[in-house]
Amino acid sequence: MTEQLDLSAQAILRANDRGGYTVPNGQVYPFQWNWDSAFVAMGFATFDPGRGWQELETLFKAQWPGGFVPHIVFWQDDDGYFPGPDIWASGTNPRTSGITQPPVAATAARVVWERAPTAEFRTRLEALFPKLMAYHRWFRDMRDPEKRGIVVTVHPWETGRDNSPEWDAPGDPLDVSQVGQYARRDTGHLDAKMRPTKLEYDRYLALVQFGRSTGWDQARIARESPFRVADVGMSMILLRANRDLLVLAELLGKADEADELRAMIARSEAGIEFLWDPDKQCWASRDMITRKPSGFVTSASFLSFYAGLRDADKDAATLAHFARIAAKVRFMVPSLDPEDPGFQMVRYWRGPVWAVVNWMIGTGLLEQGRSAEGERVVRDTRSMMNQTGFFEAYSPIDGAGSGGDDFSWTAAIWLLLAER
Ligand code: 2M8
Repeated sequence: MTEQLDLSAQAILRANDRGGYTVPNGQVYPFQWNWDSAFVAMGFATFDPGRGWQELETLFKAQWPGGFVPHIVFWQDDDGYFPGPDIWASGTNPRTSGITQPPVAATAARVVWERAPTAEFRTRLEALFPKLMAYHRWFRDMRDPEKRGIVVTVHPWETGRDNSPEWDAPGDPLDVSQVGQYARRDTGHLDAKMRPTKLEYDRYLALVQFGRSTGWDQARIARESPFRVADVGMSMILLRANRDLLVLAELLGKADEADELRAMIARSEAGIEFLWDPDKQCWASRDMITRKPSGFVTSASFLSFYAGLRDADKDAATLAHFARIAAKVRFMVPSLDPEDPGFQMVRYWRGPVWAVVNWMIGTGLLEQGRSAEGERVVRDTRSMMNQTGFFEAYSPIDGAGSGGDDFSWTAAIWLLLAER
């Protein structure tokens, strides 16, 4: 059975391969996505490490001169997705979006490297390393205005957790009166109950219009965007990725870069407390304009272990939330606290379980010796896939699939967990 699923997962990655990059799902998402490709690279590394390297190399071919790596790369046209390249109008070749996504790439490079540390792959690692450095410097210089070692996002799509309720209050003041008429494609492929609402899409588009009006001037967007939120997910993921990139810098004998990365890590370790919500006793995103914490316990609240943070009181409070939630759902870890009134078991990032987030949470918990919790996350992730197949996400209540099927990053996580 397990072997059969291994083969199915590999077949999904092969089928979604468009020649050097992998689409998240053939119908709903027909382009290359940034953090999807990082997870896909790790999945490929379990059976074809060369193809894993290629996934990352293709993504970084779309890197902009300032180090920015876009969230979508439009390698070829496809009418099946909205908003496409004409709406983004990046003016680049290849055409891309103008926002980024959680920087999992350096972590992926480390995982792919450690699977097959050969001379041939070392050459490829050496070529990729400066690009990863440039990406991390871009985060330091463009997405952390107060120099706290966190990530301030300017678009919900950047966080990857698109319609998380964390973005509701910061999104309220956005003016959506100028977005005009548009035709969504996602609700043509999938049940609208599983997708963001019209108001959320209006806000996404208003922010695209804003970015485009600046000519995608990232420094200006960082200063003037009407939506500026310190994202707990991206902040934890970047901290983890900085640690992984440091391991690679040391391996390659890059002393100056290693020092630079140590400084970035030290800054985060000192500054990330800004994202601790003392009232809710959880790690939470925070609006940079109103300065208010989101007040939501989401799956991103459990990424502190993955980020390598250690603090006895905060860990205990975080694990208390974990135990409370674990008693309420069959499958951990729901993207939103099931006791929150806004919890919806099939609506995208407002309830469903996402395999990639589970992989990060489980990895962090196991690394830090929290084996009972870590094993619960790994076991639940595997059982959902066993029961339902490789869906985009799953209901934490009954494990039903939500969103697209034959999903690349879900298949990749199966392969990564299969060997545990
Ligand atoms: C979802 O986001 C895209 C926009 O980027 C969409 O809904 O159109 C999110 O789940 C995101 O995290 C993911 O990278 C992307 C592709 O799987 O889909």
